[in-house]
Amino acid sequence: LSLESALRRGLAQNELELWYQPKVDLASGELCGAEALIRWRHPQRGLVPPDEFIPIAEDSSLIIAIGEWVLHTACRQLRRWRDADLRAGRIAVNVSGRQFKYGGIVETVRQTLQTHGLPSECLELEVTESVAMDEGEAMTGVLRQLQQLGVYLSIDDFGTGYSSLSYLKRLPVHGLKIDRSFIMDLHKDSDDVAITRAIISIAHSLGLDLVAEGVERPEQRDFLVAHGCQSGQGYFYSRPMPAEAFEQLLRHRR
Ligand code: G
Ligand code: G
Ligand code: NA
Ligand code: MN
Repeated sequence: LSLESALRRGLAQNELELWYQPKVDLASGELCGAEALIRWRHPQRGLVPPDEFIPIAEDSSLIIAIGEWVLHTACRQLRRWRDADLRAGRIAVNVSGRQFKYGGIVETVRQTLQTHGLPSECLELEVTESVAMDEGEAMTGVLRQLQQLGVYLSIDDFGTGYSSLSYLKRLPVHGLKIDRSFIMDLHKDSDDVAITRAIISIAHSLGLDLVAEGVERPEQRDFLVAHGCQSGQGYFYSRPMPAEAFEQLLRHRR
């Protein structure tokens, strides 16, 4: 069985799971939302991380079906938390390039929010810098429709692609996620300090929100707070966790 057909079967047999990693306000440490991250609970291989199967799904139309499953699952989960008076904040899902190109993403998002009776502001879509920049004008159009729908849009892995700043300025997005490769050695690498300061400054100039990825140490948080990066996520706060564990965290908060 090829990995692709195993994955197709896995999707049909409910082997996919969404885990959640908290996003926090760095200055206060308060939870402000979470990123949903997919996992595959394979009957023989155990828990398979997304790096091992998302690229395969992206080579076929399977990523469209998986992407729809992710959106539906995240929205259904958020609906349940809201019904239980648990304030989860905004939930972010990752969206692949092919979903934008062929997936009818705007209609899927509209339908999914409607099905679960959710306001669009509680959903965030993360699209990588390379995808956002690659697709040119077609991409801008889709992002604009999503913006009109009211969902929150952010550029993932920012700093790893090759953004034209004039194009970035015209992209209808709300925020940037600073790639974790720059945050990793922030406490000891002066190049990473310079790059991170430059990204923060670009975001401030363009009026974009910021999230730092991969915050693992208090020194990194302190640097980010001192330089005006509002939010972050990373092992310093929490690893990604199953929905039940994230729900416990919501229950025990305050
Ligand atoms: O959770 P982890 O750090 O192992 O994720 C690794 C990569 O997999 C990240 O780049 C992340 O963006 C990607 N990924 C995780 N969940 C999803 C998903 O639901 N859809 C897509 N397209 N990518 C995902
Ligand atoms: O590519 P994307 O940014 O979507 O991926 C998020 C990935 O980063 C997830 O696989 C998540 O497990 C991982 N991650 C989140 N926080 C940290 C961290 O503090 N350190 C490291 N090394 N990885 C992290
Ligand atoms: Na992401
Ligand atoms: Mn990222």
